[in-house]
Amino acid sequence: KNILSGIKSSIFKEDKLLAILIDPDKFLIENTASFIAKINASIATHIFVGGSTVEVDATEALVKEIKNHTTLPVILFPGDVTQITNEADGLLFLSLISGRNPEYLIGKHIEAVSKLKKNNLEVIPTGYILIESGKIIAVQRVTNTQPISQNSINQITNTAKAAELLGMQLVYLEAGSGAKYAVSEEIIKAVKAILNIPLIVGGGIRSKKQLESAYIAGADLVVIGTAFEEDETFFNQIKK
Ligand code: 1GP
Repeated sequence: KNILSGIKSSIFKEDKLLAILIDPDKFLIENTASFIAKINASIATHIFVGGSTVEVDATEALVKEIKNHTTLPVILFPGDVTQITNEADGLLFLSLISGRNPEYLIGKHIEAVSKLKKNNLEVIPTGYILIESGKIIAVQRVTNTQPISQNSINQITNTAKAAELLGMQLVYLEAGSGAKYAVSEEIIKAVKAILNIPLIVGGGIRSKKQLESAYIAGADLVVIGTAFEEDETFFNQIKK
């Protein structure tokens, strides 16, 4: 159980972290070996696995296969309780605190307990904040919640700080997979300035320049999925 402590010690050393998100719904399991080889040769530090609409059992099979090809920590980023599997190393136990749907604030978590009792995943309580990003994204549809407007910086920073005060261990600013606009530097800066726990930023980041801007603004860990799904040559730009 050292994922969270690993993240914290990297931040202490001012190392920046990168998670590659693999969505079992959009990924062919046959491609795992070659895709993971590219991840292993890159600056990526974590692999996240999850999606909004994944077939039952698809996550477990994929995580098993990923683990055959890498020593990087594999962390579940689940859209649903059915995606929880003991094959992974950790679980982002996400509470969708930008929204007001009780199912995604606490309901799904209660449902997850019987599964979590049976395994030894590192469970990391994470405040998940959806930020409006130019189009309706899957999380918004599936969870039936509204994202916070990019202009409501106070609301965003207060939400992030409330997560910390509630004892959550990470805050995740999410523009949504395939977002038109990533979370702005201004928002990242403002949240980072008041937060004492690690800050994750993801959604709509498609270039090395955007990745670096997110780091400079204060993201401790950046998550990228779609850009690699669409163009694996992007890995060439982020080699070790
Ligand atoms: C989505 O933050 C992640 O949940 C990554 O988004 O697929 O747009 O990189 P992208």
